[in-house]
Amino acid sequence: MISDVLLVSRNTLGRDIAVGDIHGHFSKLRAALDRVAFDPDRDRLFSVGDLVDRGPECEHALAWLAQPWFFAVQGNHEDYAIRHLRTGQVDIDNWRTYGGGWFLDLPRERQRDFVDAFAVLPVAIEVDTAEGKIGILHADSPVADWQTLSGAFSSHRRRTRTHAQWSRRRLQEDDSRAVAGVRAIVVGHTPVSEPRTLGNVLHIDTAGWQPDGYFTLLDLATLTPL
Ligand SMILES: [Mn+2]
Repeated sequence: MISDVLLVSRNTLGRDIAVGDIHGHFSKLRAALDRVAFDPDRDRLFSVGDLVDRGPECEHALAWLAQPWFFAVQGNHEDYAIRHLRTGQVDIDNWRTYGGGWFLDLPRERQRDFVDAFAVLPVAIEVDTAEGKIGILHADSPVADWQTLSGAFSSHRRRTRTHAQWSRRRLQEDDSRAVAGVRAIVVGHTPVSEPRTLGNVLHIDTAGWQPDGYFTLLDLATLTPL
């Protein structure tokens, strides 16, 4: 059984950096990492999910996921792929509109390679830092207290996953209440023109996957962009 929550111990060697939705723009991400002299021997990169769909390099996701310095949670676009293959219960026309065509047009065996890699991704990551624990989720926190997260996955798994991967409520309602029990939570999913903090929830999807957007690389020690 794959756990929905992955605990990652402190990086004593280098930096921990978070990035928003990638959506198949791995070359652009690589260029952003080069600008901050990302060192794969010491630094680690945490993705808020949505590695694929929309962009031209979706198939690169497998190579990135195989790197020991790359961590990712499952976004709603990974969820589309998993549900499509496993249940067939995905609105295909809707997904194609949001960039899923590259996947839908792959041979079944190749689709399975991606789903195998996506299905083992956690929905939440908890990273320990010198300043406290940081949560990584795709869309929003499904709990008001981070300490209750594992319990929420156990007792209401479907609802908890759906909220974590799809919700835009916090931004829509401009809700600045902090999530207890955690230093900060980093999310993507809803594009923002610049990083936006509500309470202790940091929205960092500055649409690096769009021509006029950019990748925000957030230092998890300082909680500021590099
Ligand atoms: Mn998303």
